[in-house]
This record gives sequence, C-alpha cells and structure tokens, in this order.
Amino acid sequence: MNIDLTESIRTYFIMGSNNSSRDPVQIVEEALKGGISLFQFREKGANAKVGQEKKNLAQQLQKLCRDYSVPFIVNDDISLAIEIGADGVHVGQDDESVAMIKRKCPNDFIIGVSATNSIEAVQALSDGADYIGVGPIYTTSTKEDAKTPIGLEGIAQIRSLVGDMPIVAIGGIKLEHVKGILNAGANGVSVITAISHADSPEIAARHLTRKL
Ligand code: TZP
Ligand code: MG
Repeated sequence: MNIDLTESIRTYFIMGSNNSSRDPVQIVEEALKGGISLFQFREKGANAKVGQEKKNLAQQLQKLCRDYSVPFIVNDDISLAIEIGADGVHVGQDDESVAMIKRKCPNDFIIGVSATNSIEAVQALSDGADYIGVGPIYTTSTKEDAKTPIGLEGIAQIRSLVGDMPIVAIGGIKLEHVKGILNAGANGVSVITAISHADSPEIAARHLTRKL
C-alpha cells in the first residue's frame, strides 16, 4: 500500500474488543463505511484477547481494512504486526524502541510513537518515527494510565518543535473539538470512544471525516 501518512492519519480510529459491547468486526466495518482513514488494532486491558484469538481478530480486521484500502496498524505487538504483514505499528514510551523496531520490520513499515510532552515528541522525531500520537489532549477514561491532558497549547508547542512531522491528536476527542485541534497544528484526530461507543459508528465516523 502506498501511504500518504499526513492524509492517512486524519480520521484515525483505534479499538480493541473491550472498547464496545458489540462485535468489534461490525464496529470497524461501520467505521470504514463512514470513511475512517486509518485503523489501529489496540487489544489491551480487561479481558483482552491473547495468542491465537488475538491473531484471528487482528486478521479479520486487517482484511476488512484492506477491502477499504485503509492502513492497518497494530498497537505494541511488533511480532504480531510482522507475522500478519500489518502496515505498521504504534508504540508508547514503555514499548520497544524505534531503533529496535526498524531493525526487525520491513523498510516501509509505518512506525508511530505516543508523545505526552515536547521532550518525548522531539525524541520520537530524532529516533525516526513516521508520526507521533500526541496527548491526551482532554481527559479520557479509556486509557487507565493516561497522563495529564496537554490541551491545545500542548499541540501547538509540539508543532513548533517538530517541523512538518505528521501529528495525530488523541484523548477525549469529540466532534466539536476537531476544528480547534487542527488549528493548533495537528494533522488529524485519533479516537476510540467517539466512534466505538456511538449509536452509529458509521455516522460518527462520517461526521468526523467531514470536519477533517
Ligand atoms: N492514548 C492516550 S489517550 C488514549 C490513548 C490510547 C485513549 C483515547 O481514547 P478516547 O476514548 O478517544 O479518549
Ligand atoms: Mg503501548
């Protein structure tokens, strides 16, 4: 897949099986119909699938993403990402280093890194990450160990330090926040709840996509 990352991270949807009481395959398909531009499989936390079950779900979601020509990225689990031929990985500060990932993964693998402040963002840039996930922007209850929200000022500060590196904002983001987030310097928004808990994930994804 030839990927323009600045475009692909515009409507960036993340989920795992515990982010909805419904079937994750259905939710992701609805989100794809609604126009999400990238999907990250983030299978972690309470009752998260492991082993073969996790792989099976990953491959079902990956196939759906392929049908819609949407990049499929795996959170944390580098081995799984390589094994199933994902388009890339997303890692946090406590996960494998970018240098190590680059040694293991194909050249065109997308590597995203979470940054909760300017220091981490600049480090990710110099490590050679392809994009950064910046946040949390607002309060979120989805991630148990989320750091203090950095707000729009946090995005603007990081943008001033990383040049034109693709930035996707994350954490507590709702439709009404999109305009301010883009104005602050992000290229896109990343959401879990705003799509996975919506009455209609398709409509929620479409509304977000229209604002981006
Ligand atoms: N990283 C920082 S905040 C967050 C992650 C994975 C959770 C985002 O979820 P939501 O439901 O969109 O706030
Ligand atoms: Mg992680």
